[in-house]
Amino acid sequence: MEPDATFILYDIASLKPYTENSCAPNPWKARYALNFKGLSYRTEWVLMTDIAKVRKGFGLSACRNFADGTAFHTLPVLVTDPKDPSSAIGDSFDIANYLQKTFPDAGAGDLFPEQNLDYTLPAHFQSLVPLSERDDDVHADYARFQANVDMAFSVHTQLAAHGMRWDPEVEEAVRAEFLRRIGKKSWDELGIEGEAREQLKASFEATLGGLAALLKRDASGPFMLGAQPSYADIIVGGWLRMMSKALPKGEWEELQRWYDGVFGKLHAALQKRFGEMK
Ligand SMILES: N[C@@H](CCC(=O)N[C@@H](CS)C(=O)NCC(=O)O)C(=O)O
Repeated sequence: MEPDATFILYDIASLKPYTENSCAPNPWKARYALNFKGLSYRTEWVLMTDIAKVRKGFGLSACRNFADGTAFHTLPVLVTDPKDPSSAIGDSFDIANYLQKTFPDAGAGDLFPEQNLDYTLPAHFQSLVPLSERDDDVHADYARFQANVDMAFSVHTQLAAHGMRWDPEVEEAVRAEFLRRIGKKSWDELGIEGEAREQLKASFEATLGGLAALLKRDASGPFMLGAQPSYADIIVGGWLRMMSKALPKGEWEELQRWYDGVFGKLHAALQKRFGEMK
């Protein structure tokens, strides 16, 4: 924690110690981006049950909706001026855009270097509605890439559903809310086991093939542009952090070995260079 921090990052409280267990992908994208730029900030941990209250306190509307059209309040939020609540930014991609615009040359440099980000989802996933809609075109290629990556991981998160761990204070409420969202009654139904699990894992591996190809473009790795990290690596890295914490240990080890280890190498490199928790 930085006592004179300039910024405040609001992240989701999992199970204590939060620095060890936190694994929400979008807050992690913001943390990686702040560390990429070498900026001073501190983290405020928000219980799942308090997210809506925190966002509303900053006057931020929801940037996602549930399937029934109601507001889905999310983190991260980044407050850029602790004296001014209206300085809050409530979306990870907007945070990255803000950091690049305000600190173009800081830290590791350009978050959005030009590169080919063609990554197409397998055809049977392409018709799904994007999780978050964006109507601006700042770094539109990165925004499109993010929409596809978010979908690629989201459709396989059932593999990680039973591995997410919550503060006992809110665990029951979080479980009930997750069940409400998918219209199921029992916690067992949220997970997936046996042959169905093997099939979902195979689908996950196949879906990540296009991302592995981008990571293999420059054989020196570990990033898509070889030694140069970018926000594209961070977009994937936020999800890898979640998988590293929420998949059963043996499966996370498998994932790290897929495609000659490109995802394991990317995760390790991001954690080492930009994974510090402030
Ligand atoms: N478009 C938003 C999406 C943020 C988002 O989906 N956040 C998730 C965590 S990764 C969340 O806050 N979920 C709260 C919940 O499931 O109740 C962004 O990129 O910041």
